[in-house]
Amino acid sequence: METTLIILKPDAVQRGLIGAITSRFEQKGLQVVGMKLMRISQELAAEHYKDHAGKPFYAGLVRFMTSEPVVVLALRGMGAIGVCRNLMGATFGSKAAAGTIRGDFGISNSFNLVHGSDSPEAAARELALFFKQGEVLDGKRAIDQWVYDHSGGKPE
Ligand code: IDP
Ligand code: MG
Repeated sequence: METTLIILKPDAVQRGLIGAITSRFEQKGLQVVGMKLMRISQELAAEHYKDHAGKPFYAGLVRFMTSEPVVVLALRGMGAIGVCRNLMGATFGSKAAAGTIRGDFGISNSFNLVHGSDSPEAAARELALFFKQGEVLDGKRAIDQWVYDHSGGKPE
C-alpha cells in the first residue's frame, strides 16, 4: 500500500470542483486518509516546488499556488502514486487525454487543477510538508473487502 499527496489547486477550489475531482479518486477505490483546506505560504510553495526553481514558469507557479486556498489530500491504495498520476493525466490540460481529470476539467497548461506526487520519495517528502504528525488517519475501511481481492491473504 502507498500513500500519496494530492493538491486540489486554487483553480479547482475556485471553480467549485473539490467534490467532482475528489470523487474521481474515491470512485477508483483510493482511500482518503488526510484532507484539509489551507493556504500555501510562499515558504511552503518554494519548498514544495524547489526542483522547479529557476524554470521559466516557476514564479508564476508559486504566485498561482499561493493565490487562493487549496485542498490537500492524502490518498492511500495499492500503487496509489502511479494510479493517481494516471487519473490526473498529462501535465498540460490542452494535451491531457479525455477521461483524465486534467483532460476532462481544464484546458490551461499552468492552471491544471491538481498536483500529485510522482515517486515514493516525493510522496514521503510532500506528505511531511503538508500534514503534521497525526493528521493522516489510515484506518481500515469496511468496503476494502470489495475494493480489493483478499482471497490470497493480501490485497490484490
Ligand atoms: P506535474 O504537475 O504534471 O508533475 P511538473 O512538470 O512537475 O508537472 O510541473 C509542475 C507544475 O508547474 C505543473 O503542474 C503546472 O502547473 C506548472 N507547469 C509545468 N510546466 C509548465 C509550463 O511549461 N508552463 C506553465 N506552467 C507549467
Ligand atoms: Mg511534478
